Amino acid sequence: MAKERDELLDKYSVRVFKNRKSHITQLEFSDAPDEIAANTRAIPGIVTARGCCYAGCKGVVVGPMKDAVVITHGPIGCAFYSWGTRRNKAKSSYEGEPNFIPYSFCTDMRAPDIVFGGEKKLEAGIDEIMQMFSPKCIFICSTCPIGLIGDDVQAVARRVEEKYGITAVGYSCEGYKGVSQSAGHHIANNGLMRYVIGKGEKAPKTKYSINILGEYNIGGDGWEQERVLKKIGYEVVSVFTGDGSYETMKNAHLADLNLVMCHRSINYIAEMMKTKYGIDWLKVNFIGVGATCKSLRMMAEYFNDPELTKRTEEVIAEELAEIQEDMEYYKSKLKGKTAGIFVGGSRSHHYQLLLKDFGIDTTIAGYEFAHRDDYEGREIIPQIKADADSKNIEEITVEREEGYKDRYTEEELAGMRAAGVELDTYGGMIRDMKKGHIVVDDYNMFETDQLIEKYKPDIFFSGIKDKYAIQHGGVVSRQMHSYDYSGPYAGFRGAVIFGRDITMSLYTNAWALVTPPWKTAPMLEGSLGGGK
Ligand code: CFM
Ligand code: HCA
Repeated sequence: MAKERDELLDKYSVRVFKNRKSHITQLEFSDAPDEIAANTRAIPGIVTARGCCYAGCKGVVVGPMKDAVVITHGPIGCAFYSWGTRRNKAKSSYEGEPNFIPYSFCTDMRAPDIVFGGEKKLEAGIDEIMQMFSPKCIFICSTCPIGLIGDDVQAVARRVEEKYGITAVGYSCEGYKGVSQSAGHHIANNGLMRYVIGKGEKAPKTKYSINILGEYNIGGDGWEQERVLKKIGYEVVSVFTGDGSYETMKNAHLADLNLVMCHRSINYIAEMMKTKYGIDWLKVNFIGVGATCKSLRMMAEYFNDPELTKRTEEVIAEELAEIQEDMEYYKSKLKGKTAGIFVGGSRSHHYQLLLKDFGIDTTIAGYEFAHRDDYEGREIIPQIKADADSKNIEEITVEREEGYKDRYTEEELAGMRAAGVELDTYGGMIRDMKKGHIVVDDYNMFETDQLIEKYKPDIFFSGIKDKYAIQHGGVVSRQMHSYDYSGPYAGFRGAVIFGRDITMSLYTNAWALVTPPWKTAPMLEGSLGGGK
């Protein structure tokens, strides 16, 4: 099988070939586990799909918190491009709750600020923000030049906290840190753990309370999950961070259980909260009907209360009855198709389960910036060697806070794990795939083209930059980051919307029906260098 993979890459130079072949695996499931290289530097010039550390911190993790002001400290470009480009939806949940999501705050650093330093300008900007909006929490997110000129954003944050009695977090999340968005996730997690979680005292009112970690409410996904969870009777203390707020997140340590949706972007907080507050985390996936039912049942098993289990089964039955007819119709249209999917760091796994609900097999799956544990499972972590880039990102250690106890003993947890409850662990994407399927890390356009040509998937899920090239090549492509402005795709109702959207796309594949004019007649005529 490695031969097939090597043929795909034979246009690369020897060095590039050697590097890229370690990031592409055709799954064998033989005695030796399938491995893949990940979280290393992209090859310069290869046109990676990855973004930067600032994108991971500002755009992904802290950006969606509606009642916090997120300031981009740097030139205007980074603020402008990260203004509303990710589809994390938010609305005020009560009269007067602040929602700063539509705004873009930036220090607009110009040449003199770069030369003489930008701390004063940042502080003046914050004074202005306090006068106009008086938020309870401010995040300062640094872009590349800030680290180069040495502005001390942490010191500014401390001064602001003292002056205004608010929470302020200074993030050194300069774009060049680490190798991708992933570094920014880690930095953002550290700041939330240090300065936000644990600050509140509002205890949950009901018996079963949870936080949802790694759910960013893209296209309203988080709202669909909350609808179902509340119907069962769970109290959602906070969501990290889609439609989330400082006001709720500061009480997160008082919840009973952490659910982890996107493992890649938030596993640090899940682990630290387990150590500090004894809160277990459960890897869930609310993308896909089967996956949603499984996640809800694991939650009920964790709480181990017959009343809750009964209510869970009632809600599942009700929800399934509501969508059954539509699901069957779309399945009849989609069954037997194949898919490829290249997204950031967790959707390429989650969406395979939703596609399976419709009888679609995912033959090619790739991540931009996932780590080996997202592919191979968390048991691989001790084997991962830290390189210079990962050592650059601070690893914070926390200790058990006084007064907080583990919810279950280690033996009880082991028993639940043995019964299939995915507690404090994640099995990774590869386990849900089949022999012969292709897994790619840090994919690029050239490889995407090669793979599509060879394996001919009926539909390819991708991002902004790659979507149109794929589509113009005649292969149906859906944007998996913003859902092409549709959604939600999560939970029960989301599955139907997803089925409808991809059925529409597959049955109106306009680009496959047109012949480009240059295929039938020459577009240019002339002579070169005096010849014909
Ligand atoms: Fe997690 Fe995300 Fe993703 Fe991600 Fe992203 Fe995103 Fe994504 Mo775009 S947090 S890893 S950094 S699920 S923004 S909501 S769609 S690449 S697969
Ligand atoms: C990011 C955000 C992004 C970009 C999507 C894309 C998103 O990584 O900075 O480039 O297609 O989901 O908006 O992943």
